[in-house]
Amino acid sequence: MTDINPPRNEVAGTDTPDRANRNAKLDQLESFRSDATDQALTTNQGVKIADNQNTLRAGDRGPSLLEDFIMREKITHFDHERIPERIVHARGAAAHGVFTSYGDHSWLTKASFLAAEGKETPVFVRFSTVQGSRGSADTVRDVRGFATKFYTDEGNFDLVGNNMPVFFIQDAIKFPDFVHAVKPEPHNEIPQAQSAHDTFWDFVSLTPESAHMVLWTMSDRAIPRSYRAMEGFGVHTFRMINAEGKSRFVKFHWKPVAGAFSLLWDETLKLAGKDPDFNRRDMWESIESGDPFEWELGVQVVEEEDEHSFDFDLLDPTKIIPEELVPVQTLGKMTLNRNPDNFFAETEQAAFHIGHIVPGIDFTNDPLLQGRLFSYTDTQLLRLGGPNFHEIPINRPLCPFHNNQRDAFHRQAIHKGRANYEPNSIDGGWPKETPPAASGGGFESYPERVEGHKIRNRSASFGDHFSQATLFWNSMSAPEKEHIVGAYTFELGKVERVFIRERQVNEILANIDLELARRVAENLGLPAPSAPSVAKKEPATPNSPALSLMNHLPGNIKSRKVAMLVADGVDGAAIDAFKAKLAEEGAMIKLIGPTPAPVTTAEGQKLVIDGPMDGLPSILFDALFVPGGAQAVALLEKSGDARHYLLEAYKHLKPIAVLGDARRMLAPLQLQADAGLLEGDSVDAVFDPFVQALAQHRIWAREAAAKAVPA
Ligand code: HDE
Repeated sequence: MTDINPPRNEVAGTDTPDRANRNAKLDQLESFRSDATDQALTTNQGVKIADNQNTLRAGDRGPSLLEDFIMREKITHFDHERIPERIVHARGAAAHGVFTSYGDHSWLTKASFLAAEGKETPVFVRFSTVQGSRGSADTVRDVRGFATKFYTDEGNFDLVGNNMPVFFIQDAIKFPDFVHAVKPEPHNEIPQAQSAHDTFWDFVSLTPESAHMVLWTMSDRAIPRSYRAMEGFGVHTFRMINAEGKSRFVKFHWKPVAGAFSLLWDETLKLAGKDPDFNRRDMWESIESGDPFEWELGVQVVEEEDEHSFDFDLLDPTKIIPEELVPVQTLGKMTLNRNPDNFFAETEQAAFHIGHIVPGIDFTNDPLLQGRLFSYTDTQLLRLGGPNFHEIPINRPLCPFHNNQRDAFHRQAIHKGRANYEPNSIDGGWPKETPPAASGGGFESYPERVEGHKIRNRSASFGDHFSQATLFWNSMSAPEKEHIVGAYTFELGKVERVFIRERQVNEILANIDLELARRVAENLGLPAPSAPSVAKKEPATPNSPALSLMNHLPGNIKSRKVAMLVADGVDGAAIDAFKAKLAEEGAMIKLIGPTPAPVTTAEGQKLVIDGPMDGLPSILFDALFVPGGAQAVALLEKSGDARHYLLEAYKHLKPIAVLGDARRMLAPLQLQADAGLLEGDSVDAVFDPFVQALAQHRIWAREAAAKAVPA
């Protein structure tokens, strides 16, 4: 028998501000950190406070006095604590880390953070949902924001991307319409963080350019298991420019080291109530326990002369370049290894902007990208209260920054000298311009030749809205297709107006795939369309394996979470053996008991419990282990919660290992062994198949049988 689990208040690092990982940005932030340990409580003016419990009043039972500057200052500050939440991407969580370049990529770009093997650049990354408000649940069906701030030595570069490679609209002028449509409806502010309502489906069914992205959001990509298990994309086509001035088109990709995999829809609905912080908690706890989140940064590169060699327009943000046509080349690795010290100061005040670029990177004329270049500064002015948000610690560049912009709300710098204009001779002409150079030079826009009439017009090359949606559908595995049909059915089933349901089926889905349209129509009780409503263009590539999550599994069980269901009298030796083997594989284990109280094993050892069954339900885990022990199993058999735990894990297609006496729990629940429901007398008998099943993420072959399970 090994050690007793550590009591929870001794778990390392849960509240310690002195976290181990350091980098140049974290060191810069150090000078702004405030630690009140051993310090007196004071007013904001530094006056020590003698009584923080009682307002100054005229007599014990008398009125409060206006002169109480201590109470007034405290309440006034409190009254002003909130700032406007982000209009989109309001709910998010972030972490610090470092980006390390794999090599010298100067053939492609002169960006300094990519110029040498092993070069490290601090980063801050914020993940978010899009539609919900700040307090909404993490697991809703939605796009996830994936915004990275690289604090490079030539200025901040923000890669403000999503976990899906395309977008709903082609032109920024449609963004307010799209966001109004997807947000809660204006008359009653219902539903929160859901696209399953009339205004969203009204808009997208009238906007065929959204078809491809809506299909992505109806897929499992919209319900990620973990932020660590998502791909990231820059979406737009950007440019990279090398020291010789050669420009190439690039699409940015983040490839998760942990692989990409998702939740099941039923889990997300339950998690929204049982743990609305599911994704942010997962990131927080992993990083606190020393288990970082990691991605590789990659680019698809297209030579300037190949701009028009695709059957879509590179400037159209509703299109991908299939990875099979242009492979992703990896440039470096990002490791997120440190949590913020303060959510508001860092995560909430982080101001990302697609316009924050560095020499060697430039924009293209994608009309969505161009509109974003306006929006992000504008929104920070409102949200952060003025144009000095770059001085907020989390937003400050690491390199020096000087210019003649002056004053305005919340100015921190104390500018010396008399000349706040340029050219000047009074202060020696400083600060001065820097000419562009191969390295360390001033920013120079790529001198793209542009000419045209001033018109409001969508290029005909943006006109095919369906063939890539068809490609996505064709590339899905059978379970993924099943989930997509389920998602459209769920969402459209919440739409009150039948004509909106019909329009989506006949004028959007029928143009993506008739089988998809038929299945959704049948579920909604609508006639199935027999032909597309527009002349259909076939996708240039019939199938893109890179689009299916089934092809993104990591092949191991590192960081996956396993629940062990225990009660008094449990087989302690089996727990020890299973734990030791799982730990070798890098998996995480939690002991779940009937209550939070410690449990005594058959061997008489006390086990500290991580949580009770209702507090740490099966939906929080990737797999379940039920050890034997006659007394424990007798208790679990009588527990509705324990039986529900098993049923629910089974329903959600999770690997389950059941040992010894616990095997007799299966028959009454009508659960039959399969490739992931493993029974045995010893840990050795079940462990290897358990690991194999968990590496597959889910037992997809069980899905039909699981439908009959009432959990
Ligand atoms: Fe954003 N977007 N967006 N967006 N976006 C914002 O900026 C906007 C778009 C994305 O963690 C806002 O600071 C317009 C595409 C992320 O703080 C705002 C258009 C992509 C985040 C804004 C788009 C994104 C934002 C709200 C259409 C993926 C969260 C708060 C032209 C490539 C950043 C803020 C964070 C946030 C505007 C479309 C990603 C209002 C006008 C496409 C990840 O400025």
